[in-house]
Amino acid sequence: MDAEALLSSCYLKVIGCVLAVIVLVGIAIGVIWRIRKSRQEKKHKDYPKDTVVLHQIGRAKYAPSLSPFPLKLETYLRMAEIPYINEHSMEMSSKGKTPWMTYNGLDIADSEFCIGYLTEKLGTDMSKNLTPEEKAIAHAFQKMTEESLYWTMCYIALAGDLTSVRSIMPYTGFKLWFVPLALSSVIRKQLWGQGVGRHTREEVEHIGEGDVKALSVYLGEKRFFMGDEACTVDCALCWYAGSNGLEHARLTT
Ligand SMILES: N[C@@H](CCC(=O)N[C@@H](CS)C(=O)NCC(=O)O)C(=O)O
Repeated sequence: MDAEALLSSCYLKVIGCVLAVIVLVGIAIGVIWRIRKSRQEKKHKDYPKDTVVLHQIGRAKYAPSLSPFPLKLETYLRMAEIPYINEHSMEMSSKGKTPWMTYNGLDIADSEFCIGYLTEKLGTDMSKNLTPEEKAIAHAFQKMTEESLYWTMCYIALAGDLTSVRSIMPYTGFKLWFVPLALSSVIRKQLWGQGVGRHTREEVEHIGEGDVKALSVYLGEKRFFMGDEACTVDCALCWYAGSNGLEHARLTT
């Protein structure tokens, strides 16, 4: 066999191998996708009717959740007395976030859309007694907390030294070392995109303190955030005032 024929036979073998690998990877992805889909379908079939299945990550060491958004949704379900079960896993929603819920076979992503759906479907509006002006105030404070204070908390807990956050995670061994590290890498990218990650720690603390001060002044001596009765905004704020928020504050000041 001359050099040219040898080269072209090698070339054909390489192309053959590459094609075989592509086909095998395609088959593997297809099989994994089908298994996951059929598992999800099976799971959905097993869910009880008219019961919310709350998909969220596992419990924290000192609080129901390490994350504000699952706790917000779970608090709403409890306050509105909606039957629910927890499905603790790392499975994220179709939007790549936690929490999400399944209700009578329908998957809904995002705590706010879950609450909106249930409020409309079941008539469980926890804020129905507020005036339009009070609703606007509650809305503004909730957005400040979820879109500003939340990120300052992420920066302080997860963008630097991870010793503090490790001490409130319910893990041991390799998982306790790895999970905060992986989380930190995701959160750092998000913080940079959101903008808070571009500030110094002192500047971030200044922003966070401003938000906490505003919440504290408005709450004053009231029993709940908007008065004597608990409403939807309390579900969104309770994480920051609860044991986990305080634990973060204690550990980081
Ligand atoms: N707007 C969403 C926010 C949910 C959210 O940010 N969840 C965080 C946990 S606190 C998350 O899933 N982060 C994972 C990621 O972004 O990759 C909601 O209200 O549900």
